Amino acid sequence: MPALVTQFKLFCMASLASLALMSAPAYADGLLVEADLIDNGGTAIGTVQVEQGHKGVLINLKAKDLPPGYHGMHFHSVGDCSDLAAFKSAGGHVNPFDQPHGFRNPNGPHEGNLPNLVVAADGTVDVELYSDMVALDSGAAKLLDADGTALIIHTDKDDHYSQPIGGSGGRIACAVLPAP
Ligand SMILES: [Cu+2]
Ligand SMILES: [Zn+2]
Repeated sequence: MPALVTQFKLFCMASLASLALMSAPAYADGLLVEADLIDNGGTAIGTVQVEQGHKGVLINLKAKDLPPGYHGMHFHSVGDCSDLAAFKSAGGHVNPFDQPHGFRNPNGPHEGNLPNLVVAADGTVDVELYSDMVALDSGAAKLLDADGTALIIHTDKDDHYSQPIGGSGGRIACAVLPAP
């Protein structure tokens, strides 16, 4: 192969590589979605903000009128809270690689897992959480995907181990992170 052609090919490959690097920002920093949290009667009981950071999402949740104590909370795969009685319309947990549930599970967690929500004795909660297993607008566990994502709060405490949902029981609150 003539030297000139080889050089040109190398130049093209280098350009492509640097283009790929330059277009690499995986996350749109500062991207933020806010959603109402509703209960099984469809009443708004709080708000959820999810903000994209450099390596994960910051979640800010404020709510009232929840039962005190520990409640399993997860990202569920469909942004649909229309089935008010059971919120089954939100589907199962965000779990793009079909991994077991639970931070304590040696084969877990999956991407939709979150710490328990701990509600105060007066039924209020105001908490900031972080997850680096999901992102708003990129990756396998993209929250703002074609069918959106729901944040679900359950009746019982998540044991972070057992399948499929850590024994966290029914679904008592739901927020839609909408499809784009
Ligand atoms: Cu859940
Ligand atoms: Zn799970």
